Amino acid sequence: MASGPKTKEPGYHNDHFVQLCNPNVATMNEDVLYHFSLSTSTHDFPALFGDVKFVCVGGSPTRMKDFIRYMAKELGLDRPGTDYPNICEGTDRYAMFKVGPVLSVSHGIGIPSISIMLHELIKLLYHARCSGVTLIRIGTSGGIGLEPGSVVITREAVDPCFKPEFEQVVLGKRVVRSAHLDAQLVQELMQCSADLTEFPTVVGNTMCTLDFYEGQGRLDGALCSYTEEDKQEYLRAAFAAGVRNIEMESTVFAALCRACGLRAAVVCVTLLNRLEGDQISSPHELLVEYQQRPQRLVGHFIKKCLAAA
Ligand code: R2B
Ligand code: URA
Repeated sequence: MASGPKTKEPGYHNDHFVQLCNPNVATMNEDVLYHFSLSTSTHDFPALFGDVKFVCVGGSPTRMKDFIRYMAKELGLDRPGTDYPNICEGTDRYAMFKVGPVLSVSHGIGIPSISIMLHELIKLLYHARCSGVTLIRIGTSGGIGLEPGSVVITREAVDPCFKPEFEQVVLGKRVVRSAHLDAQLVQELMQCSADLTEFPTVVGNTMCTLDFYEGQGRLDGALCSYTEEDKQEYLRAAFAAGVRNIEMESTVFAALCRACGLRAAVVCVTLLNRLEGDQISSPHELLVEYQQRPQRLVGHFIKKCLAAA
């Protein structure tokens, strides 16, 4: 078991070793992180990952590789001809890249996909005896009442009824966990956006849904059981509840990180204003540039943290 203080209550313990909320793992001789194709008996986790301080997660493997290349340049760790191999090369479920203290991991789309990845990621950090780790989801979203390309730093991750909770059925019973995020980290990230002055950034609630189409009130899915007026009413109620963007992973990300005492944040760019439409039809190059915005903000944050350390 990792050394360091034991934590029973959820909370933020940034200088502490990563802890699990599960006593069973400490009793296992081997832990196979199946979806990463990594195992404690075949990989030296402390040697491979012990220096990790920042973990950035995002949906797409390509975007997460681009992010690690960008971070290598920003941190002055880029060497001519260096490639960044996928640490999870034995599987195509998730992709993982590392440079210096930064780990970049893809999580696919939706709560089940990111949830599985996070269980294995948090165990990886625990087996590696990492301490003082910050996790940030960098992603895309649909905005509400914001200019496309705006970046939202999540104050609270909320469910489709605007509650800051994540509900899961465990052994046939509903378990509700808090999806609150670290308020101080939100302020630090907002300050980073102010330092950059490159794109509009707001702090707002992020609504997490189980689906991209009906789940987000779109009119353009294969199925639609409501009118444009119903959709507008729902999105305006969301706006009144402080929601500024919609995506598909934030509540479980917030809940799992919180339960394990990990400092965590969600930073997503908005690809469109959902009050004005449903289709994402901006030119590809513009969408690519939008998707780099959370990377630039978080890259600046990481550099600032490292300079202050
Ligand atoms: C944002 O974009 C994806 C859906 O297109 C999903 O992963 C999310 O949260
Ligand atoms: N991702 C989402 O989940 N919704 C959007 O509208 C855009 C990106």
